[in-house]
Amino acid sequence: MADENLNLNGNDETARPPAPKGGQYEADNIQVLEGLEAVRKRPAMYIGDVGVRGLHHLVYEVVDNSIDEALAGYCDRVEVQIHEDNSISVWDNGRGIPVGMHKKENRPAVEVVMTVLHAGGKFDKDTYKVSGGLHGVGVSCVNALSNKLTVTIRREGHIWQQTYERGVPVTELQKLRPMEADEETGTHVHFWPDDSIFLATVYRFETLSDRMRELAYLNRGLQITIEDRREDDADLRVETYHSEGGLTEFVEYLDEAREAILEHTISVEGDNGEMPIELAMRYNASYTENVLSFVNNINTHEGGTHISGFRRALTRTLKTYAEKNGLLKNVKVDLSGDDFREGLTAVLSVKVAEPQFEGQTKTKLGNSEVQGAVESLVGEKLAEWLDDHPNDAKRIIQKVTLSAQARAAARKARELVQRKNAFGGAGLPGKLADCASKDPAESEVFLVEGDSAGGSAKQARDRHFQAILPLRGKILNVEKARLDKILDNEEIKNIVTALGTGLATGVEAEEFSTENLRYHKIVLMTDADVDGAHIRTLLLTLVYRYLRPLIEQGYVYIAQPPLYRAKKGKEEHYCWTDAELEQTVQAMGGNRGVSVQRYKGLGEMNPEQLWETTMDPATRVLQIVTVEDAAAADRVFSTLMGDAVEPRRKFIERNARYATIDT
Ligand code: 0RA
Repeated sequence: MADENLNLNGNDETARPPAPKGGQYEADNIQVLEGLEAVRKRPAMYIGDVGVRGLHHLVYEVVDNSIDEALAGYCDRVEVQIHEDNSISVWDNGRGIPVGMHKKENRPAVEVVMTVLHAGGKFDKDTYKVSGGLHGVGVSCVNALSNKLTVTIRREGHIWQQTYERGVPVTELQKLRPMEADEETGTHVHFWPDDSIFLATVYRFETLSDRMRELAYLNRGLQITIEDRREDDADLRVETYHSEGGLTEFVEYLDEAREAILEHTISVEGDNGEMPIELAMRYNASYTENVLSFVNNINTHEGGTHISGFRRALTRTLKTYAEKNGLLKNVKVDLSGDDFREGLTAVLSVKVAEPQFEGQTKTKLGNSEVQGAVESLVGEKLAEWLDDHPNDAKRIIQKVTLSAQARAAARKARELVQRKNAFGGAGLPGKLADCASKDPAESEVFLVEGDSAGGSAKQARDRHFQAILPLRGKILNVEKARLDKILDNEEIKNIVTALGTGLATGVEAEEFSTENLRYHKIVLMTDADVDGAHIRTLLLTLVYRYLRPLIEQGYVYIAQPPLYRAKKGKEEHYCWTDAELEQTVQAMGGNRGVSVQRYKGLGEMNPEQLWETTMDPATRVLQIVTVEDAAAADRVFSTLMGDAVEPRRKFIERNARYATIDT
């Protein structure tokens, strides 16, 4: 998959048209590469998948084109609308896609842009374009995967329009009326995703708006509006995002629910030889590190050379400052790199002309030249900042040395634990009912709330490939605990030992690894009530903070036990939502004679019911846990699990109306 994508990008240098003169873009400067049948034949290869994720990627792909216009300095507003029929339109006030004749193709340039793979102009080195969707495939892919797409352009004094179906033009490029004097130039793309290709066709407002918020922070000055016009929503939702502060405001937003320990947010900006680098960072009173990084607006979940450059600069510069100013005189423990990142929230954004993405999920930057560029810029600017802000500098060093001392204590605690053979070695937790299979690819483990539900699950399971680990009561909230306490917690030890991965604590000697992961499906199974939701959040917090690669690699799932059972004589149906229950009862002949049972907990189901509804791979529905948007996830966890009360109250209030989905 990756290779074919690379081939498409790595087109023949000699085929490149001459560079545009004086920045003037000519219609025939657009490279013609390939038809779109390939995209429809294997859509997942181009947009990742044909599920919810791929559906949303279509929007990002179109928005990216508008952002390119903004980065080039020609556009400052973008508007996204979700229409009633789940179609999407994206409008921008850029220059408009060129409408002139493309010489080689003998048709309008916009038609070439919309129907030829990679003809966006992005792959012409001389046109400075750095934004790009996860796969950077361009708007023609969106066209190919849409039942219908209409592009409307305001440019050269007129309104132009063309319509396509499944990527094929069904009209000529039409020249509509002249533009009014006060009308802005720009591009408007309206598309209807192809429901014969996508498994999911309903857009989620929060998913899109989280990404638009992030894009507004990453591209300061740009105003992005998102509007939901679907009727079934209680009220019309509109959000407008616009940030003049950029990354500085981004980290402040991320840390809203955390207690700051510095007076100022640190911000670094520079253009280290053609490569724009931006960083904002602050420290809070928590023990977690929350560093987000972006390359060309794409979240690099797996880090890469820009992140290693940043880390090296941070460690080196802070250490040098502390030594130079005699702040380590009474410190008896060694400082490790992790100590410099305890309680750190940072966003690093770089723009790279030809990014190389590596790693499991292709979100790791590989370009080696970036490391040195980031390291030297951050090192230099951070050193200046520390000299200018001695009070904040002292607070950072205090935080770092406290972390180092706690880490030393944790190490001792862990050594004790290891001696008792709880983590390493062969000893599996006594409470684990393991499966017979030793093949992780087919094995599943259910983390089950409570001993009694655990008992039902043990009877219900297929012991060949399903293991059960019952958890007693509430597990520790890792958001508020330091490593030594986490390592000392019985339930956490059981989970980690059962999984076989170790904890991603950041201590080099005890690296997390999926090599010995014993199950490729880790299923969180909690009650469908408030307590269950709380325990699930605690478990997700643990996984997100200390076992995150498991989420990123798609190993973590949430079981979906039904909420109701409707029964009439021998006929019975399970229902997962109120709406479904209503429909089912109607279909069974109305209320009369139908008895409805509401399951408050897993324990109320007998083993057969539990198997049939929740555990049997043939009939169950598992929800996969993803980190589509790390910034949004971090905010949820720090808000729900952190110290500050007010943001939590607000969050719960805001989300109360979705409670039926969430709990
Ligand atoms: C190719 C060339 C130029 C602009 C664009 C494409 C363009 C594409 C999209 C897609 C959405 N909004 C867009 N805005 C612009 C350069 C045009 C020139 O030189 O005038």
